[in-house]
Amino acid sequence: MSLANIRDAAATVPNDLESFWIGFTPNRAFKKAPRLIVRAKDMYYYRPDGRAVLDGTAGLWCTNAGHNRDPIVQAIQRQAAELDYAPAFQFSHPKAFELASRLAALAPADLDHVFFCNSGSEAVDTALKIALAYHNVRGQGARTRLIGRERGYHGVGFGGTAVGGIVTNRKYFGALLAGVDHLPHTYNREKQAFSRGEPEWGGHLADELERLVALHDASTIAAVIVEPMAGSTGVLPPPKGYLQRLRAICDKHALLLIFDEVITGFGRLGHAFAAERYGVTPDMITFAKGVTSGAVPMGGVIVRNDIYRTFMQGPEHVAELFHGYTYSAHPLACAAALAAIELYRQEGLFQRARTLEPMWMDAAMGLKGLPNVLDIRTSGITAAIDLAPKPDAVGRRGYDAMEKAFHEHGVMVRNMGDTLAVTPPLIVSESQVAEIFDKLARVIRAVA
Ligand code: PXG
Repeated sequence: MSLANIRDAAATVPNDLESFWIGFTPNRAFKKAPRLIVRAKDMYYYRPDGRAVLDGTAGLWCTNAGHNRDPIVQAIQRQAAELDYAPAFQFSHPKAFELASRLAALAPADLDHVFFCNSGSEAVDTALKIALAYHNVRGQGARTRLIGRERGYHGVGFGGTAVGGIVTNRKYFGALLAGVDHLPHTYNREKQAFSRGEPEWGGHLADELERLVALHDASTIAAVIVEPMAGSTGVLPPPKGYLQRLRAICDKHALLLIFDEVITGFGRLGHAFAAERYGVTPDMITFAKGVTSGAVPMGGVIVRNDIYRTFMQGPEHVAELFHGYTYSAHPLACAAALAAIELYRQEGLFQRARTLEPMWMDAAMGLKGLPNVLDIRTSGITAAIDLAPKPDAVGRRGYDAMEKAFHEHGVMVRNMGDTLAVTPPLIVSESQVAEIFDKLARVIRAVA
């Protein structure tokens, strides 16, 4: 190794891994065999020793346009040189308005107004607060209950944790929010295993919302929040007709319906938003991740015109909503988002995801019959493979598969317990799809 190379390696490979406490990660195991990434381009990550890793996860479901794309990189560089920061309250900057208009145009129907924040978790807590304040402003302040769903993931704020339905994310954190209830999740392996896309069985589970309304009374309920397709819990596409029935029940009782599209937005399911794929218009959409193709943190809430108008009352010198973040609509995030959305448009990446979906589904379903494969689910460019847990160590097989894929096969997949998730950038080629699933087949045999 030349001196320069040694110096580069020293700069990129830390010799003390102790101080950084990594979230949602087994720290001790990670630090024994770290999975470090130092560089990325298009479909690939690169490790400190230069080895490439095929990105089967779009980072964390976010780099939908692929990594380090020139137009996004350049937009961020130009913005940093021109305007680093403008106050998020009382003052603003032009790109915030431009981006809000672009997002309103992408969103369905009259979802026309955008509130910005910096992550999916903030987007969810913002949407829940807007729902509560909306009912308050229109004189129905008794509507304070929030309804989520079992197995739902809505980030890690107290609001999102409370309406979420992932047990490990909730049980350590006390009583969370009061007045929250949950719909049942929609997964039933007996009825749905190996469904291609949205399962036929389960639409009737939306009627459970009527039961909750009967129990609490509509006059106490503010909003219902669901992921149109549940992502983090292991890809649960909505049963056919389910979202339509939820919408109808919400309409009947004047409950706001929030779609958490942090994962499903920006092409993951072949459309700008899943609302379009399923032909159901919610009252609010939360977004994050793909809005900047993961390049700068950003999140937000898109609300229907009627909700925004309801707030636009009272003296004009008084804020209509007492909520916001220092970094709402940060100039770097706005620049990155405008460039990402333009790249999605120019390369037709949402359409591309739609076109690729049948081939993607076939490739994923090709793993059926391998040892321990209990179910495979797909929707858009997402796939989840449930592996049978080891009797004495739940989650071990999934973790080992993720590790082996990375260290031995140069492909990044994610495990949630014993479920493997594959969600690559939307620029993935057909041969890369085949490569991902070929390698996964080898990994699944190796952890049998
Ligand atoms: N809502 C949904 C539907 C999400 O998927 C969030 C909110 C929170 O976003 P932030 O930006 O605060 O993380 C998410 C995040 C996984 C995984 O392994 C998924 C997420 C985050 C990290 C890991 O599936 N989704």
